[in-house]
Formats: sequence, structure tokens, C-alpha cells
Amino acid sequence: MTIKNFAFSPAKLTVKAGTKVTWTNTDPDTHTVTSKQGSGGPLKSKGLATNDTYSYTFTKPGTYAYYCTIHPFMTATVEVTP
Ligand SMILES: [Cu+2]
Repeated sequence: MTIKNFAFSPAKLTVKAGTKVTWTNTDPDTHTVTSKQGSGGPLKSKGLATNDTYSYTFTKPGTYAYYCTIHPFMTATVEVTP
């Protein structure tokens, strides 16, 4: 996953359960990868500076919506299939 030009790319990613997904921020601005479901969501990166990465292994099937807490218009989803 790439974070570029204030967007997550791809905006929708489909992976199988057990897949480790890594986000890399290539923007000069700081971004986060944060679950939308509230504090119970699994994605909670700290602020990612340029070239910082954040990884998470999705073990449970489902649809995981997330955003950047600094720029809430940045949204994307990961679909995890069994
Ligand atoms: Cu951001």
C-alpha cells in the first residue's frame, strides 16, 4: 500500500486472511493509518513521516475501513476474505 498525494493507493485492497499489509508514506506530509470503527479497530499507526511504514496482519475476514486522522478526507478499505 502506498500513501501518495493525500490518498491511499489502492483505495480498496482485497487480501486473504493471514496477509500482512504494509503501508508506506511517500508524501512529504505526515499521515496515519487508523481504523474508522473507533478505538476497537485494529489499525492504529502513529504519525508516519516520509518513507515511514506501518504493517498489520489481517487474521479475521471482514471489511476494514480506515482513514488518516490528520486528513479525514483520506479514506480507504481493506477487504479480507477467508
Ligand atoms: Cu494524512
